[in-house]
Amino acid sequence: AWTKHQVSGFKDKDEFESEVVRHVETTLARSMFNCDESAAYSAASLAFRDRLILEWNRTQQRQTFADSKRVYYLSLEFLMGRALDNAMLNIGLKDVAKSGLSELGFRIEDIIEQEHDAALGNGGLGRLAACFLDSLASLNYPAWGYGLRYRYGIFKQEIIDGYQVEVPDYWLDFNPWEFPRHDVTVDIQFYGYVHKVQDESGRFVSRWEGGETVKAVAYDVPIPGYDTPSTNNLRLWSSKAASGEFDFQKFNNGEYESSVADQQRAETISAVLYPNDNLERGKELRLKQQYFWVAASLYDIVRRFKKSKRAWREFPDQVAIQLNDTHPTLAIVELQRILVDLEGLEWDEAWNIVTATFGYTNHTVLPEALEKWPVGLFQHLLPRHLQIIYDINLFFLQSVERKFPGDRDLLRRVSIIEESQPKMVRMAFLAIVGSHKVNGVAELHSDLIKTTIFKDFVNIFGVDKFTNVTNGITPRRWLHQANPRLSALIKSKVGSLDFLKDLTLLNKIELSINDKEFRREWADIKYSNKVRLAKHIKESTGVSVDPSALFDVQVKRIHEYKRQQLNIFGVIHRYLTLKAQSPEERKKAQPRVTIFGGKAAPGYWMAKQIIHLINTVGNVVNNDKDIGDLLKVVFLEDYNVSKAEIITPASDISEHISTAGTEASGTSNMKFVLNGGLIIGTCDGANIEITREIGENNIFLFGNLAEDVEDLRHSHTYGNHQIDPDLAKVFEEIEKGTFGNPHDFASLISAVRDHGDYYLVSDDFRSYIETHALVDEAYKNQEEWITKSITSVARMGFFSSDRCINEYAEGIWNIEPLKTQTKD
Ligand code: 26Q
Repeated sequence: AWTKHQVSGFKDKDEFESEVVRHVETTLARSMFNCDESAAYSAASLAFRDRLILEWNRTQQRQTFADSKRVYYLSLEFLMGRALDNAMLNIGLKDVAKSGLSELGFRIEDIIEQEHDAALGNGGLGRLAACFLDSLASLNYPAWGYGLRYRYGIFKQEIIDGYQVEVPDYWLDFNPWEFPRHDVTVDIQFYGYVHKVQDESGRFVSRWEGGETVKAVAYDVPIPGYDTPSTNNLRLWSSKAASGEFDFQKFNNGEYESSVADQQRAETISAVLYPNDNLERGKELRLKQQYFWVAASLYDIVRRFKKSKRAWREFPDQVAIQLNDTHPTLAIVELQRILVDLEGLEWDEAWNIVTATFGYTNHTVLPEALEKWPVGLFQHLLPRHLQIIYDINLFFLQSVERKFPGDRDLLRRVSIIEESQPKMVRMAFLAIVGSHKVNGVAELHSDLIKTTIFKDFVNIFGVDKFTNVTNGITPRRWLHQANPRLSALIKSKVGSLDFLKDLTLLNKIELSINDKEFRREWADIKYSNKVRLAKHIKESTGVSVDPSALFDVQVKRIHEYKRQQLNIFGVIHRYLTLKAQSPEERKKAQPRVTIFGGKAAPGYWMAKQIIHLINTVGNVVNNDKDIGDLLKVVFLEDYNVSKAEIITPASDISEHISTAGTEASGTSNMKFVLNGGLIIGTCDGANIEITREIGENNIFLFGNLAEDVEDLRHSHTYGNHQIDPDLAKVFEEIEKGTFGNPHDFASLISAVRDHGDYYLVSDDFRSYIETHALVDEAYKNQEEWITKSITSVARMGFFSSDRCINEYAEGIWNIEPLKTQTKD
């Protein structure tokens, strides 16, 4: 731990208690007499927040003083989950808080439970950003996150009669973790027109004028590092009406309604997170969100740089900006605009600065997820930016022409402007052209982008511009916080909690693989995590499950490429197989609980059908007396970060079964294995690297390979497409009405049978079923299973987001950690 005098705030439980009491009585204006759990949560959080903000201030001072390069992580999503537990653990004061709260009459678990998840993200991409913030702070990197302060995060999912219903997630009623900075604001311009004027030196400059202005207000969220005083900042922008002459006049004229309507229109920009995941749906408001956030963030970054009074060419020595997918690509255009239009730099000088500053991370190869915006929309909303994009494109295409003279089809293919009807701006191409590095998020994925969607750019820019940084997860939240008993057991073998800072130290537990006591405790921890999940299942669905059954989990956004339909068809096949057996035969079957969870984008019809089928199958199977505890099927509603913290440690096996070549990385696969669960998966995304690390005896791989997908799809369309006979029986059963009105599931079936089976459900079905049979057999040998589980955890060191952040820092950002005080 850090020496006491170096850290601010409470040093022991008495001081913590008095801080809690002070907040209850002053900040919350209540008496301790009627302090309930919610007030205790608020006060405890405020006590920690106070402490964090003091460290935050010192960290910022240290960074300013050191004058070192900073990285800015731009992400439209930060899926943070709860903050209190994480803050207590990272600071190392959870025990202090626990005894303090206990003296005040509260159980710390109940207090932690009071917190509403900060759910400003859809899924993998948003949670990755949150893990990165944790690692950046823990490794003492000078880093800021920039995002949007949505009033509504991802919707809350309710399951009503087996269907998903979306409920708004209003989470800001009371949020003790943010500091409004009403003095840090930026005016953001939209619409208007551009005209060219000559400056004093006779040079033509573009002026963007007119239109409307919206105010961005900063809200800061402190990010505590683990076992370090470093506390970084996540700055979220909130939109507000700019109180200019305009509304003043309206107000003065008594046009209150219209004046209030203007205000609401401005506030709409940061009102709601778009709930699409891996699907691009261009709406004007989304583009407005992107520019609003990017312009405010760049203004802030440039303002900070200007204070240093350095020359502009030194900008990339002070600033690295990482683009989390293409959502912030406008930052490239905005920085070029600031440098050329406002600061008077020459185009080329400005462009060199811009490209040296940005890095772009790609998270998908799915064509439907690649962001494009109609040129007309740009022209209307951001007229000057469109001109700059055209110029960027012109100079880029000229350079391509010089390198590959006369290749007109190449120019057409790589143009930032797609010559379609209507014309579109291709954001990924703009991001590549405007960055010095482009990375994918797992090896296979990084190889695929180089050979498919970005192939031409590899020829143009050279292969060194393209790189891989395999994703990672923070072991603080996903091991220590979610699975405290496992963390304590590992500590007893490693000798300290140092593995939370250097996850490769996990390999030490392999030495204890034959230690009986250790193995027994290992199995016992898994069992008690399953008991806890079983309790949650009972409370939330009413279904009783036996914790000694094999828990089989698939939790992630519902998407056809992730193939929850393959899973549920497999479950139906298992059910039909059991039904056909005699009671004697059934006794040999391995009991199983199949657990699903995940949200469907509200407009994604197929995904919603999948949820419905899972629920109707559950209804039938769970109430079938022949089956009993041999098979249970549950759908957990409203899967989110804090539910993941309960579900992840409780799996025996989890499913990562995307069509090969479609899942860029996946990160929950890493979380499950780190918690001692085995996985069944395809050769896709990070599954491949997990296999390399843990060994192929410790993973259940199945299915076709990415390199064969294209040919298989071709044969579906042009050959005669035969459905797997067992899958055909599953379809027959659905069509008989066994699981409710077959009409409801017609399109799920026809996607496979009649429309080319794009996701290869039938091609992989046999191999999937056979591999599940191997899982059943393996599980019956508990000793073998435990050996696999321990070995896998021991070899997961590579997948820490700390390793991942160090790779970005060295290979892309060129930044170094800041020295903090030395330890005692
Ligand atoms: C784009 C335009 C308009 C509206 C929404 C969007 C949008 C929003 C979210 C597009 C994509 C996303 C999210 C993508 C995502 O989560 N991708 C996942 O990223 C993880 C972290 O790298 C990977 O592990 C997953 O494989 C990848 O699917």
